[in-house]
Amino acid sequence: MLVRRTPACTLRASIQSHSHYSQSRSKSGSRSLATHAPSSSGTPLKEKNCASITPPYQTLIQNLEHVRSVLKRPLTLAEKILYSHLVDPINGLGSGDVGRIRGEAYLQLRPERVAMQDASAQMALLQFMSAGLARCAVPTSIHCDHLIQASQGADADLEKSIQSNKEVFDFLESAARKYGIEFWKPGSGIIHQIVLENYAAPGMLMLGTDSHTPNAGGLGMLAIGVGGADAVDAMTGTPWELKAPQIVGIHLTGQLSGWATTKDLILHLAGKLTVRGGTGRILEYFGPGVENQSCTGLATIANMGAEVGATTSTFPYSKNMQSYLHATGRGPVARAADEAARKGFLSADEGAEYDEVVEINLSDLEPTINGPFTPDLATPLSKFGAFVKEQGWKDELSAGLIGSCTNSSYEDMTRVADLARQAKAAGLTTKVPFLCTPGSEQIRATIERDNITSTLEDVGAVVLANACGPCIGQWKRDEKQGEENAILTSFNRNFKSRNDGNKLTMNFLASPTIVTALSFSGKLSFNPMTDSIPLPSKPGETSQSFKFSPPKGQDLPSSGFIPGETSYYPEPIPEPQPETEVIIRKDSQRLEVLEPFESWFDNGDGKRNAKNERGLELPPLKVLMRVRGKCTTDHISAAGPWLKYKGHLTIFLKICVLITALNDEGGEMNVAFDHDAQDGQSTTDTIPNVAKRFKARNQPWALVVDDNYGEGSAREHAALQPRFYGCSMILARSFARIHETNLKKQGVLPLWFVDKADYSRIASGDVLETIGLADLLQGNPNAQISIKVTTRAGEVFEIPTRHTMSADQLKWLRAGSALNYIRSQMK
Ligand code: MIC
Ligand code: SF4
Repeated sequence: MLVRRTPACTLRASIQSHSHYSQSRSKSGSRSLATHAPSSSGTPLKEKNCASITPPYQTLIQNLEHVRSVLKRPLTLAEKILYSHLVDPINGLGSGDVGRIRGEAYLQLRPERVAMQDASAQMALLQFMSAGLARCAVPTSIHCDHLIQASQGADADLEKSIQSNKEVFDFLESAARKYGIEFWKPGSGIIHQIVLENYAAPGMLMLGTDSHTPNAGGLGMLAIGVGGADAVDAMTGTPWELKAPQIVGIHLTGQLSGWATTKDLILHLAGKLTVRGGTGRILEYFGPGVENQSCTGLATIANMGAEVGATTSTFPYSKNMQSYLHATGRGPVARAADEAARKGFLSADEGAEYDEVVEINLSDLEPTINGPFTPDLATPLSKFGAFVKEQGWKDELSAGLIGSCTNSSYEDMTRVADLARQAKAAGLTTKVPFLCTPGSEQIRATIERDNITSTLEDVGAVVLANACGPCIGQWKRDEKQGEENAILTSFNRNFKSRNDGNKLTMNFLASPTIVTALSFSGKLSFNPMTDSIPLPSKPGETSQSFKFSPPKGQDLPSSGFIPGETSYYPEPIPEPQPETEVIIRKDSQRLEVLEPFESWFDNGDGKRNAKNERGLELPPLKVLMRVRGKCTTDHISAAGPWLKYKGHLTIFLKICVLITALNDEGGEMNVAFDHDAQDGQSTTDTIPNVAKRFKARNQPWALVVDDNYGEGSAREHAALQPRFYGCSMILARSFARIHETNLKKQGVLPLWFVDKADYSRIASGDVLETIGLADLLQGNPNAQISIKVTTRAGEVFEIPTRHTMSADQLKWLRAGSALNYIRSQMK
């Protein structure tokens, strides 16, 4: 059902020309610590050359005019941004029936920019290199953030990580030089924070090889997380395909007050929508409640749209976005956006229709804590103490962690510092380890100059390197291993074993201020809105206690941002240097040139693969395992210590496929059955070992999986790993978007059960045969695929399935992978 939006709150009207930031910035204070930065870095940001980062508004608006002449109806903001980036704005939408576009049509799009982080960039670049082009078709950047450890503190960790990952960083840097990619060195910060500070612009469409790319939506754009192979589409100038998402309108009214922040809004919404609620949908926020939020606060909301599976999130252009652009040296982008907004490009049309509208009154919102082990288990702060008690958990916090790409803005840090000052004045320090990861060098330097860092350190904080660190399992945490314990973080996801490798660590997600307040109390049940912390008293003295006042912050620094250590930054818009040799050592344990996957249907010369007697149907596939319940990409392809092998498929793939997945037959983790065990082999083994056996026997296989399979990250290794071992099909109750596409890109067929109950009818060792795939591959768009199941006991039955393969995606499947297909087209 389509829902008409309430009369537009037209923000364009309220955006007047802006008093420029540089006036206040010229009062820049001096830096308090000089460990990182040369003195020049303390100079406030200058206005940047914005030529390569300003969206081509005129062209986009013209494209939209073509689209309007077909659609003849009011458009949502997300539609405007998407459709104005169509490769063919005149014919790209087919008919003008809204119902037939959203949720159905495949759009061929031209993203304006690509950003990649160090872990996923390795595979993306290896794929890009095999396309043989001299430069990237769109501006592209690489960010060194995921491979940085969190152990002893910023400087030592950075130095160590640079040494231990030297080979990978050298590879990334040399490839960046060769192809004209902006290379952000280790220490520069987390990809999403840097993109928001430097590249994001209202109305832009960009791709990033990380699921939290939507963070840039805080600046009113569409930023979409994808696997490396999708990024390669944009980098090679190949149209990028997206099934037109449905658009959910989130109508914000009222005002946040006291302790409630935008983090609480998204934590609350995650509870409402669940981890699957956003799949195939864009969340478009609108209403009077948007206007008051800071740009970075909106980015927090957009960032965690990934946690509900949303394709991305966006907001109409606002005055705070305009201020943020000026404050980050992008006046020209702000001025161009002001003009585009005046033409109606940067907000929804009056009367635009949403597929669903969710109403949220910000005045009713209270702080919320989500977890453990899933980001959608939301509990309002006032009920959290009772929840902890009910579950029988110790009322004890073992660490508080703030920062990450989700919450490390200047505003977040000033609010946290306000609490730290209050607590310090009462003589308190944090009761538990309190770690802080700034999101970027710019934030690190600015908060250091403004004495925020020293305020946090005074109460016990350890400031880590500007990187993902503990959020991605690079936290070297010796204490609490093997012990159930609770941590509170301002991060965005909290899957099992993610942060410190301990599957018993419960990570609860909350706003940075709630994390900070609870770190002073040390108790999970502490509610800073109502409770006090007892203060130490001497014998005979009356005992006293301390109660926090609601935190106050500032969204932008009065003295402007400073860049910090500028040697971490790339040269803007570098020219490709084709003579550069991309560095991959022959005996490398970290990087390996990619070998193409074999196709079941076509061996590159147009001849059928003789090993597949079933022609254009998949060969008979043995079920390796029926996976129970939540199976995120962290379960399929672990991060943390494994991350360092991401560029070396043969090593990486062998070590960690599905090692935390639960087998539905028996309920054990990392256990699979081998019903064909031979000569002394055990019939049960770890999942990677059984997969290895299947591969050794040339036995192609399938997985049967539960709902939202592949939830979480964009890491394409979660598709590459099973594919490498011979997985050819995954039959799911449902898939998460990015992962489903990643499977298609690597030549694995994802199928959905029509009847979810059929999941339980298939078991390990059963043989599955596709019926109807040949028809589909031969061009019958209406062909359906059913699966003939032959159980181990010999029973035979057929089950219906649903597929989401577009015509292009079928070509990838036939070629064995998207890359094989692209290569075949370049011959
Ligand atoms: C994550 O937050 O899970 C990651 C690590 O940033 C991933 C990317 C990766 O695995 O390389 C993501 O979100 O896509
Ligand atoms: Fe890095 Fe964590 Fe953000 Fe992923 S979610 S980009 S690991 S900080």
